[in-house]
Amino acid sequence: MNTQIQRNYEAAKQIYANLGIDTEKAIVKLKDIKISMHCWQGDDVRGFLNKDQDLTGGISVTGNYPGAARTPEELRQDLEKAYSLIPGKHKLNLHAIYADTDEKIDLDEIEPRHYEKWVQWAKKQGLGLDFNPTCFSHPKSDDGFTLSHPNKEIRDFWIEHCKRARKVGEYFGKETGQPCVTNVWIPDGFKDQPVDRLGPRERLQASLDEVFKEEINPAYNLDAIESKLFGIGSESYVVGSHEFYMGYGLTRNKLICLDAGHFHPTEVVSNKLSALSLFSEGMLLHVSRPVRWDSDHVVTMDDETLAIARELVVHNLISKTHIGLDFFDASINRVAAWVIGTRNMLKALLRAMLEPTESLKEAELRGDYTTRLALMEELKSYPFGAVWDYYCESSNVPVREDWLKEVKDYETNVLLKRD
Ligand code: RNT
Ligand code: ZN
Repeated sequence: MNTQIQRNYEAAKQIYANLGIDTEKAIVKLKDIKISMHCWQGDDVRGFLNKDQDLTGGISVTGNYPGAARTPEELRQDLEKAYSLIPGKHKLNLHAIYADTDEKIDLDEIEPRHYEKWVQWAKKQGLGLDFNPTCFSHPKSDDGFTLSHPNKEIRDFWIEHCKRARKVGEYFGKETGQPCVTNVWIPDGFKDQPVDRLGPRERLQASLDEVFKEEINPAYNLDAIESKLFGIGSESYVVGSHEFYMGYGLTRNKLICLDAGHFHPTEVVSNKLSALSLFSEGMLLHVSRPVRWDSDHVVTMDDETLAIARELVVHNLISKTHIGLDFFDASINRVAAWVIGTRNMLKALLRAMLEPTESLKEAELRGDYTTRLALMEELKSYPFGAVWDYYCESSNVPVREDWLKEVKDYETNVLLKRD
């Protein structure tokens, strides 16, 4: 252990102890939390099944930074680099289009064996796996509708795809020994004012009931559903809105996925967690950073990320919340994007664990809002960074910005040789 880091930590430990906070306990707690890192930051949501398809579904990646992964092997290599720079053991979130197979298959033909290599790799790396059916970037979603499509044949295609995705999830859970969260997000919606807002929602409800008909052991697979307010090309109406999926998830015991970029610009998911926790089976988070729209910028330690982490920690919601990330930036080094976003999520959680919640709560209950504000503001300059550095050092990952040099070397030696 670097003595400077150790000394800084010991000093910080004492400062927090004066507030009644045990930094050792915080570190133990943080070690236990798994972040589901999304594979799609590594190749701009391209995948390997239909490589020639443009990204559709009203989401968009901008930037042309060199070095995007072109094969499953390259993607795994990049992921290994990223995980080696992040403390803790985590999960990988795969999309169906990332199947690793030489077979020419369509989305309604996916089977667990098409993901076998991912499983072998994940086991070797000690990673959990999550999954998503890919209901976009496909000719059958080109008119903007999938599970709620007016044409039954097209609906059935997507139903079959989602059913099979759950079987892949079950397989992941069995193989890795930890539940796989399989999250359904569909882009369905209208650019302009619809005449019928109900019909598509009725169809989506019926399709989902069909998708979820088969009971799957929750020890292996957990179903989640992700809402959205608007997308590019679905500005006026999205079938799977928040209210739709709240109702659906609460009546069908599904995890409700909240993506930080899927609400009105001043509406925050941090304020929804406590409310949802009272009624729902559990939550899945897509921590993201919307800049003016659902832009999926790399997660920073901004107010909302800190607020989300705080809600999870101080209300003990970690056990019923699955933390996933969802961003895709092609204008910077993609490995760095993963490292920055994931380390930020962990930092936000650690900072929340170093809060004297009980005394803050007491002040609030007494009506002493002066103390509440004063303490919350002073806490912002407490030496949380010294605890974070110590955690990184003791987890054998680079401290502070030291990871950047490794990413730069990797860029020179690996990424830049790809083009
Ligand atoms: C889209 C949703 C969804 C996707 C991924 C790729 O708005 O956020 O989660 O980003 O499935
Ligand atoms: Zn999302």
